[in-house]
Amino acid sequence: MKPFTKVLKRIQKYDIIGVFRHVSPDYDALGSQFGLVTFLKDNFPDKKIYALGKDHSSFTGKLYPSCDIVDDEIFKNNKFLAIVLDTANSERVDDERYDWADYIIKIDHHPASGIYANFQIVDESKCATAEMLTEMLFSKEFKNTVVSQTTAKYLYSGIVGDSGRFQYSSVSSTTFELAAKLIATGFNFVKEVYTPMYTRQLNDLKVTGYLLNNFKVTDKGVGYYHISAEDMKKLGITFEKCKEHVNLLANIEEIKIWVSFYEDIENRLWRVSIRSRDYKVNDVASQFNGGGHDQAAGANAYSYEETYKIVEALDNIIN
Ligand SMILES: [Mn+2]
Repeated sequence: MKPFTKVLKRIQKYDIIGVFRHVSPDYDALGSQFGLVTFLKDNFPDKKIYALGKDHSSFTGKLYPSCDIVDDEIFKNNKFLAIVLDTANSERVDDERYDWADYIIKIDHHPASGIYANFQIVDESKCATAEMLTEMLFSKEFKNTVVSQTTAKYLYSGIVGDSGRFQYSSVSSTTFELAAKLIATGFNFVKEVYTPMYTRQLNDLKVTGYLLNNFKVTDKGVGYYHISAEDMKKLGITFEKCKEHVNLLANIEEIKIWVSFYEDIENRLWRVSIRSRDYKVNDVASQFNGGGHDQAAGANAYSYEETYKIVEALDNIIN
């Protein structure tokens, strides 16, 4: 049986479907999740469809609806299907109750690390999970279903987010073909996607100013900055907001790899976002409790000192 047919058969089989994605969601995680949830609700109105996980402090409300609060009883007392999107490993699934499902499907474009699903479609060549879903929903296997403007809008936001507005090397001619199909549904991509995604507030300029005054660069070209919990308080930003500044040091000739460290006081660690133009950084990320794509990865450092070990390790991969 073809993979998309297999997914469709499972969707048809279950009355309750939970759609999951990774913790600290990005546009692809949320765009994929709400794209699929909206699609399922539109095409299978008799089923109960839930979006699981915590809301995002700034994307929720602006671009996406709130996630659902689902009672344990519902998942305990019923056989349900879990579809987990954009999440490489089980530890990163937001809401561990996905594991209570009768059947688990994973759809993802991260390098696979550990199998947690009964069935998975993993394609590292795709720029976004939303691209994979777009391909599936427009496939001949799904020909008797409809992709609404709302579904299309969410999926488009996921592709735009993970491709950096169609500029990364993960973008292919297929990406554009699929994006064109989404746009053809007729949603207003300027007003409904780009404006909510890229309009910044005055306070963001203050944060940018602070980071531009405080970043450092090693001789070999690793650019980095730290945002401590105290800095966040002073700057009036949330922990999630920090992530949005990750590409501040991108597109600077002398900076080959750029890294942001932001303190997660609740979990007593530093979150690390690593990006690069040419170097493969996910091996270093996996040495430090993380992983991800070749040129965009994340890690955790358990002390301020350890953040410098990461800078050193990244320095060592630059020739
Ligand atoms: Mn993704």
